[in-house]
Amino acid sequence: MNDQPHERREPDGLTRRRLVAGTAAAIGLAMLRRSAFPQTGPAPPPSRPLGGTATVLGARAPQEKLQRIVFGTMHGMSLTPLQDLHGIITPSDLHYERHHAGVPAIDPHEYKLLIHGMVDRPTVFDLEALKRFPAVSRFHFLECSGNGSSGYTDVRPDQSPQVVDGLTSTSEWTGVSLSTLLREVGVHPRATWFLAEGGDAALMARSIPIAKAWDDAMIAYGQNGEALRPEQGYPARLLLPGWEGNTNVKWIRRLEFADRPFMTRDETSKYTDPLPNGTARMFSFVMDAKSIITSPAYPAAVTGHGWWDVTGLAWSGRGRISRVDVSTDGGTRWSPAVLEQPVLPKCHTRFTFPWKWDGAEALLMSRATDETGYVQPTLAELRRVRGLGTNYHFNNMRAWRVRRDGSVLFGLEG
Ligand SMILES: Nc1nc2c(c(=O)[nH]1)N[C@H]1C(S)=C(S)[C@@H](COP(=O)(O)O)O[C@H]1N2
Ligand SMILES: [Mo]
Repeated sequence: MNDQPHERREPDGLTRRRLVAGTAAAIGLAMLRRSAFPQTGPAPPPSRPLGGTATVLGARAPQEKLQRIVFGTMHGMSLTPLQDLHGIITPSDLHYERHHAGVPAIDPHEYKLLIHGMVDRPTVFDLEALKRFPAVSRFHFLECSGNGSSGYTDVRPDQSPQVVDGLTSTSEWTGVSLSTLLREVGVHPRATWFLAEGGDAALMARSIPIAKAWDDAMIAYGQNGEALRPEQGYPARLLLPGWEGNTNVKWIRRLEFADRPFMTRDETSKYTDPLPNGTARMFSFVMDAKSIITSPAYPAAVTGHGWWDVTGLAWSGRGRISRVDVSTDGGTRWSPAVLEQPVLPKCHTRFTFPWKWDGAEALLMSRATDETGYVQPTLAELRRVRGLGTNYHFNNMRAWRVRRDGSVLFGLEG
C-alpha cells in the first residue's frame, strides 16, 4: 500500500513535487500569477482613539470563539477544536478532557505521591519534593484510545475534525523523569511492572511495564509553561509519551512496583481490543501512527477555485512522523506533504500541502508514516484485522469529500 509519490504536472507548468519541495515564496508566486485575490485600494486607517490598558491576565480576542465540545457530566469528555488551531500546541484551556469520575479538587499542599512495593525505600513525595528533582520539559501529544470511533463505526458526513478526532491534544509537559524517582526509591531488579493509581473517585488504575518507566515516563506537574490544569490532573499526573491516554493516570497518588501486572478493572473489562477471532488484544499501549486533515474540513467550505493550503496533524506513539502523503482523488494517487518544523517524537506534527482546486469533486485524504516504517492503514485494512467489535485504537485514514459547490463532508475513502 506504500506506493511511490506521483509527479503530477499542473497546467501552468509547475509540478506538484517541485511545489511541495519549494519554498513558501514559490507558492506565493504561483498564487500571485493566478491573482485569485481582489486588488483593491489602500490599507485600512490606524485606530485614532487610544487602546485598552494593560491587564493582569490576557484573554482571547472576543471574535475568536474557540470552544471544546462537551459530552456527558461526571463520566464525561470534551473535545479539542482541531479545525480552529494553528501549529502544533493546543492552548491549555482547549486541551481535550476525559474523566471517569469528574475533576477532583486537590489541594496542592495536601498532595502526596506514594511509591512502594518492590523498592528498597518506600517513599511519599509531596509536590515540593517532586519539584526539587531535575525537571524535564517535552512536547508530547495525548490521545484517548477511544478517539475516532465516529470515523470507524457510525460514519456520518456532518462531522468536524473536532467531533471525529478531538480527543487528542499536544502540550509541553514539565515534570520529573520517572527513572529519577526509581533510582531514588531503589527499585528492585526483579520488578517488571508497576501499578499507577489516580486520586479521583474513579480510582483509575493501570499496570505499566517497567521499561516505560526507565524510558521516557514522567510525573508531570507543568503544562505549557504553568501548572497543570485541574482537568489535566492538577497537581501531578503520570505522563507516558505515545501511550494510550488512559494510562496517563491523572491526580496520581500511588505507584506500586511488582513482578507481574495487576489485572485491574481498567485493563481487563475495559481498554482491551476484542478481535474478530474471539480473542482480545490486551495491554495495547502504543498509539499507532495517524493523521487527519483539519482544513479544508466540515463545516468549512472551499470558497473558490485556485490554490488552497490543505493542512492537518499527524502523530505516532512510536516516534517521529517521517512523512505524510496526501491524495485528492480518494487514494489513487499520493503526493508528499510538507512537514512543518519542529517534527518531534510522539508529538503532533503539522503538515501542509498546496492544492489547486479546479471545481471538480475531490476526495482529500492523508496518510502518515512514522520513523519505524509503520504506515497508517485504510479503513478496510483496519476493519479486516480488528473487526467491528473494537472500541479503541481507530487510526484508519480519514477522508473529506469536497463537492462541486465547495462544501466539505466527512466521508469514507474510495
Ligand atoms: N485518575 C484518572 N486518570 C485518568 C482518567 C481518569 O478518569 N482518572 N482518564 C484517562 C483517560 S481515559 C484519558 S484519555 C486521559 C485524558 O487526559 P486529559 O483529560 O488530560 O486529556 O486521562 C486518563 N487518566
Ligand atoms: Mo481515554
